[in-house]
Amino acid sequence: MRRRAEELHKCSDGEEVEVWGWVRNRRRHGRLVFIDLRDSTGVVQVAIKGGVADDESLEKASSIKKESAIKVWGYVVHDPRAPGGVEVRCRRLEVVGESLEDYPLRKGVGAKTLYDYRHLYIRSPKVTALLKIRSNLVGAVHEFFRSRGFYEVDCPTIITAAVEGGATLFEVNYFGSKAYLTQSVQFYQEAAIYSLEKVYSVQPSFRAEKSRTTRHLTEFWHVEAELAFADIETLMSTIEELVSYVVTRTAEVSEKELGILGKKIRTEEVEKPFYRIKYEEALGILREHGVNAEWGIDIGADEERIISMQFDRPIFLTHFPREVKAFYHRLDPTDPRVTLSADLLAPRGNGEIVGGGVRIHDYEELMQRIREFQLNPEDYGWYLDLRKFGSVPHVGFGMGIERVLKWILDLPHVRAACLFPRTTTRIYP
Ligand code: NSS
Repeated sequence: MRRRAEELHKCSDGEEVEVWGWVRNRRRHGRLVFIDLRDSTGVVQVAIKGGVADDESLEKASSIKKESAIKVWGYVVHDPRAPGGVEVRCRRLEVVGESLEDYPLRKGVGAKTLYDYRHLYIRSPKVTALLKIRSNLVGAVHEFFRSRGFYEVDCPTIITAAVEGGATLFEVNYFGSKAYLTQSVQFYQEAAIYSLEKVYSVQPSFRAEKSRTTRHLTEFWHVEAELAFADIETLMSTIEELVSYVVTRTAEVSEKELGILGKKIRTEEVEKPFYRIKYEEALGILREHGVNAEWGIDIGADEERIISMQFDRPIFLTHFPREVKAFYHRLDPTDPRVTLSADLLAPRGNGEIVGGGVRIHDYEELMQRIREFQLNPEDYGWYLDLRKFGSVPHVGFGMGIERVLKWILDLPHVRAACLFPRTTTRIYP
């Protein structure tokens, strides 16, 4: 019977098993060969010994190259000397797919090589653990929304007008006319709330950002949600609950993987309530730290780092000046200099992980903001239409999956959280 690496410790001594996987390492001591066999669940040591294994199997094992795919038939022996405390003694070995060349990755190769060979590097136990944690995190996102009455919607990726400003749009030649890759599915979600009220999606977003920072990708995975009949308080409490749930749940179900990475998720960082500070107060913090922070400056990566260094839990930054936020943000009726927006910064200098806000639901107000930003109302025809037919106050937000992983796992760069990262300097493999 086929057994996975992680199940073998449950087998009794002498139990006949079959294990399938890839050769992570091979060590030879005369007529005894050890293979570390890797499958999706872990690594098990296989001992191929003359006399127990047939000669043909021993011969194959003696010369087999790293990362060849094999099947092994043998029996289980609990042995404290074996890594994981269990070993499979091979009777027969079959090569499923032999490695044709020496494996190009070995200890000590640089980061560039690891990313050039990302298609192979993802087989390493550490990247495997990271990919599993990512899968757990996305699973927790779905659990959160589905248990709270949100419907999942799948929105188009090819679009005709910018959500987050024209500067970061990737252009697509769409049968001879100009189209773009979406920066956010927000506008489609705003349409969907009029049928489903509470919606969410997990889709890629694209940003042609030249920024070569440790937190910018050109393609990232975006968790977005939109809620009808909601105000800024509901917006912030939803974000707070989502982040708190997702981080706690990921920590809970990723114990083994965190062990492999030698990391611990600080769940105390997501205890509620999160901090809430207004843009104006944030300027005060910046000035205390020697930044010449005038009203109207945007809070970029450097400023975010200074602010988020002062806190041990996430921080909502609210009430940004109208000039620095996208046109769709609703202005505060009690102070129209500012928007009813709320970004969430992760603590310890990590910076923005969520961007959200109250949307303009009034037709005239939206038209005016479109003009203020010198956008063409025709490009936003259907979006304006939503304000003509039963418009309601509504809110929404977007959270970058890679940014959250970078924060909770202390990754050096968001690219480490991707299967195949896309950055300004990388589109291969
Ligand atoms: O630009 S955002 O702040 N907001 C939006 O796109 C809204 N239209 C979302 C919405 O309300 N439905 O981006 C949201 C988040 C941001 O906080 C980051 O976590 C992530 O998306 N993000 C990125 N992650 C990685 N790389 C890049 N370039 C990036 N840009 C945004």
